[in-house]
Amino acid sequence: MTTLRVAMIGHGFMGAAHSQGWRTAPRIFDLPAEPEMAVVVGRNAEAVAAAARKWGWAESATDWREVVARDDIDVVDIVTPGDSHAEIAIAALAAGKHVLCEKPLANTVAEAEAMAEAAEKAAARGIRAMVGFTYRRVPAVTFLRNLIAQGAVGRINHVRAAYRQDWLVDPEMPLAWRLQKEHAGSGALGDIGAHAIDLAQFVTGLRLEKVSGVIDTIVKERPLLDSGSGLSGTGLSGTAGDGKGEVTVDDIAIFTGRFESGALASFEASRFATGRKNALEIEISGDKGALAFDLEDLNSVQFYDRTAPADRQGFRKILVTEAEHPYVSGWWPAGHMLGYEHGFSHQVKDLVEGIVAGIDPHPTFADGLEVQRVLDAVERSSENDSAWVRIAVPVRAL
Ligand code: SOE
Repeated sequence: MTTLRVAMIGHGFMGAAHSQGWRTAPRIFDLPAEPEMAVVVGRNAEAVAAAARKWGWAESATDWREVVARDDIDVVDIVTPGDSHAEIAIAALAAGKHVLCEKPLANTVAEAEAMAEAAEKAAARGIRAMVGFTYRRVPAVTFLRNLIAQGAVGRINHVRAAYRQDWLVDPEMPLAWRLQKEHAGSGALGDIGAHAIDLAQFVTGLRLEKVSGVIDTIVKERPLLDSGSGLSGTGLSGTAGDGKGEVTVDDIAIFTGRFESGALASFEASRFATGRKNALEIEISGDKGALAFDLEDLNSVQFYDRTAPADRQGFRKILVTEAEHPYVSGWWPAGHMLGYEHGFSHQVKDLVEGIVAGIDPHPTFADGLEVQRVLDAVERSSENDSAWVRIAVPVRAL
């Protein structure tokens, strides 16, 4: 059995979630190669050594450049804030390492273009690259895509996608890295709006050609983090230090989109949706029916079949826990639910299978660049009184 020795760069919230995936996937699925959790990298030697012990990484290190250059590393998993994605990914691909990079792909279109180009060149040398839009790998989401591809809703006219959280409603929440443009690139728009965009394009198979939107910052300055917090941690909390700093990213993004097919879509990304903790929802409406997914009920989809006899039409819940459903056969019998963390094991499964088969697992860096272009177009629209902004032709078809 081939071994794939993995180096993970970063150890915040996504570091914990990715570690769960690397640990669990080989114990649930029959993978064609064995991932080995070789080394985790972080800025603070003591903190990253603790993360290695807690999550099961063989080693810890503080210099990502040295680790990426090692001959005994095959895969680099990037879970750092967006401002280091491009530099690390391009160096890793050039060093012949397969790369998994958290979303959004980058903080700017230019960075994302450079990453997509580097991935294109690396693919010619058998090197794989993938973006971490893990919600694609919730069984119900892949099932939604399959139903739509089979024509279950017919011609799509209308899509509604929203990702709403409320962790910033408290104005005393300190200025974590996710609230600083130089680290995060954008706020709700790139952090959670990226998921809504990728989800809408993934399940429908459609591509957005233009958007019109508005983004806004509700709380313009916040208490600075105490000196000990730094860039580590989830970026979702922290201890307030002395003084205040400017919030340089959006808190809420609301936009409309038109797909190439002519279908219209509405999108919301908010960190001020009071009471909504991690509410990712999508509904696809077609001329033959409709499908809906809600992350808060992630083991099911809602299906409305307009072709059914009139007295039997209505949204019905399909429990996506049968062995026939995507990824489920690796886990438990029907009705025994999965959770948020399982998508990260599915991500490892698809990446390892792609590496061994020599096929770029989706979403590729080109798909990640697509999302980056939509994010950029929304920001430019908002700067231009919400005028429609076209999205450049993709590097390649989705
Ligand atoms: C914070 O908004 C966050 O952790 C996102 O960064 C993740 O991508 C999302 O899955 C959960 O919320």
